[in-house]
Amino acid sequence: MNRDWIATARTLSEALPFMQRYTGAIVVVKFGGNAMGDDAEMAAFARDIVLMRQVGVNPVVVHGGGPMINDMLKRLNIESKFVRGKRVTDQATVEVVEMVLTGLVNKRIVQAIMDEGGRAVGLSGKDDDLMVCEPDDPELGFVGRPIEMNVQVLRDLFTAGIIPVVAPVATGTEVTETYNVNGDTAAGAIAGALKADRLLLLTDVQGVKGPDGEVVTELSPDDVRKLTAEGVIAGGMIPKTETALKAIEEGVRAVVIIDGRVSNACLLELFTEHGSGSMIRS
Ligand code: X2W
Repeated sequence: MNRDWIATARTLSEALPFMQRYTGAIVVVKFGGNAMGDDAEMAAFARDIVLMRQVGVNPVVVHGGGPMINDMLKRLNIESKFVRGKRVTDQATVEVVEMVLTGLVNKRIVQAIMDEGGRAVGLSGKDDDLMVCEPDDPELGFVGRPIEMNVQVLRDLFTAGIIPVVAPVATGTEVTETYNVNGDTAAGAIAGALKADRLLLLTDVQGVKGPDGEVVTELSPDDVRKLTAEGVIAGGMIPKTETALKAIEEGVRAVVIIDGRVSNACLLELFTEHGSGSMIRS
């Protein structure tokens, strides 16, 4: 007998308790623009999501697309800058953000999931008023902070066996308003409103590093606060850990910051004992 097949059968058998644990669980996956990669990597991500659904998990994909927005703004000669990790978004910029995120990026992910035999529907925070925002900070223009979530549409899609793919663009309380929402913030708000079992933040670093530079595999919210006060958690990791703390406060059971460039990162996290990256939970 081919050894690879024996190993495959054993892997499947070992995954059984994990699959049982996650049956019916809601897992929100934030798929950042930097984690997306080429078509083969996109297909591999989509396959993991379809497998989750196949074994009874309810996955929700919330995507970013910062690098793709940058490319399009450059082609249109629109200048763009970031303040505290968020894009300063004027009227011209918010139009490009909406086109790129709800158009190009959202449909690429939907298509990749369909190609792997899943069923996916793409939507933004505007659809069914999923995410209603107010201005985050006057300095940032049309950057939104979620103030009201209506997640019934996501539950309806779960019931129908459909994987929701959400672009972080939202509506405001005034008609015709459009807000650009940081992808991590949107994923955290959706996970919080769903009281998800897991929020997986897929990024391009291995996880949260401790004082010795090694990735810390398990942290409590207090550990996160301590490492942040000490300056060990810094830079681009801060919005992620802040999202994690807020999501946990809202009832998410655990948040995992993982390297989306690792093959089968989501499966490794959910269905094996190894896990990967850093898990934050109370
Ligand atoms: C982000 C939305 C996309 C995003 C932006 O305009 O780039 C804000 O900064 P990544 O790939 O996850 O970084 N919005 C307000 O978050 O993309």
